[in-house]
Amino acid sequence: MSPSTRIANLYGREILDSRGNPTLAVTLVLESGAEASAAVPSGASTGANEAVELRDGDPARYGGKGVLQAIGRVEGPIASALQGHDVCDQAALDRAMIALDGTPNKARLGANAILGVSMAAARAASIVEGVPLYQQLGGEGACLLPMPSMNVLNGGKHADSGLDFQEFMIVPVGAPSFAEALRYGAETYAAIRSILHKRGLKTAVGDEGGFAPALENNEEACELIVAGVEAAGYRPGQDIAIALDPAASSFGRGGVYDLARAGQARLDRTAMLALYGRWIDAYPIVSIEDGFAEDDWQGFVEQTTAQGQRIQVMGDDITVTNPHFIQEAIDRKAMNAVLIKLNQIGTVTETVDAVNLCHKAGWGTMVSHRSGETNDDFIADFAVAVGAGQMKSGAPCRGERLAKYNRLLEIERMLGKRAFFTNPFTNPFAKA
Ligand code: 2PG
Ligand code: MG
Repeated sequence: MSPSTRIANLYGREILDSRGNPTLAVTLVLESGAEASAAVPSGASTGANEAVELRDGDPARYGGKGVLQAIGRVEGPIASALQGHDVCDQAALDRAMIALDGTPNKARLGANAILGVSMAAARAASIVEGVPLYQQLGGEGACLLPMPSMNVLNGGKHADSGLDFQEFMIVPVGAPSFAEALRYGAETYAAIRSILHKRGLKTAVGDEGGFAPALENNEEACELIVAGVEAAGYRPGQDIAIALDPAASSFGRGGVYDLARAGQARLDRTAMLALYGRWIDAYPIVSIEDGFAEDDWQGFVEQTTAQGQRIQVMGDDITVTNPHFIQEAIDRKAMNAVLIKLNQIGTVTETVDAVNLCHKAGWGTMVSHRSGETNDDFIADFAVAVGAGQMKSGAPCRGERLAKYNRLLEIERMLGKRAFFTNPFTNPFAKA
């Protein structure tokens, strides 16, 4: 091992995320003096089984949300354990941190502390190797740009919009390249803004950059999107489809779903499934993530059986990027795709394992931002590296969302003729 690839030290910093909450940035310094940094995101609608985000709990600072303890873990035990290690051996570094933590959910060191180091190490390795991050993580064959799902209407825990459902996304399935997909999305987003304006509705945005208007009910959001797609000159379904993340754990428990915000009744599992069925018939929906709550495996299984040939049924809170839960989902045939978030599991290596497990089962994967983000664009490279095929990073609005999309534009340019972009919903999730 050359001295230039050995880890000399680690530093943590408390920075603010896109909601103004503290989060962690980590800088890794090599013996050569080269360094790399990474910043960790933070969710609002978190799954109960996600790896633990270490927060100080000191009410005198940031309402208890400070991350000084996590910084202490980075600069103390993690730095001591990793000093002298080869930064290019990502798996060994991640294994060392998992062993040092010793808990099943990274509760001792904190998944935020561990992930910050893991991501900074991947970046440092790419600098040492002199290759872009996507190539460092994915090798020469990494050339698939992800289909973006852009969250143009925000509800649930991400906005006061009156929508129970958290995310209404547009998916430019007919676009020939990532750059064109982003253009389709931005033009549709602008058209939706004009429609809202004309209707006298608010155009202020939610946590993920989507509009947060006071709509009458959840279904009106689908109608609004179709109107926006058409107003922008695109064909609903052929050029631009719809993906939903109801984030049903936020309003459902024990198989009962409370759509109170939009003035609708409480629905049981069967009624929820019927509602999705009606929407799939009426709107060009290609994907539903967390249509049922994290405690409702039966809801997922029933939806996959009933609707899994027509749409992508995707887990997020229920699978939490954890190979253990993903395997359970595979065994139960509970979905056909999984949302992938690095900070749900806490290391780069385990996240790659989660993706590979899905792909081996023939399932789709969508790499995801968190609602609390930074300008770190790691997930863009990560999505290309693992050949995820899909990515969501919010609306084409707000700097922390665009950092990822803009990085994908750069990657597409760097790949040149080797760049590959395709509609993941043609196969095996073909619409009838
Ligand atoms: C989700 C995410 C990201 P959060 O539910 O998929 O959009 O939200 O980061 O708040 O968990
Ligand atoms: Mg989700």
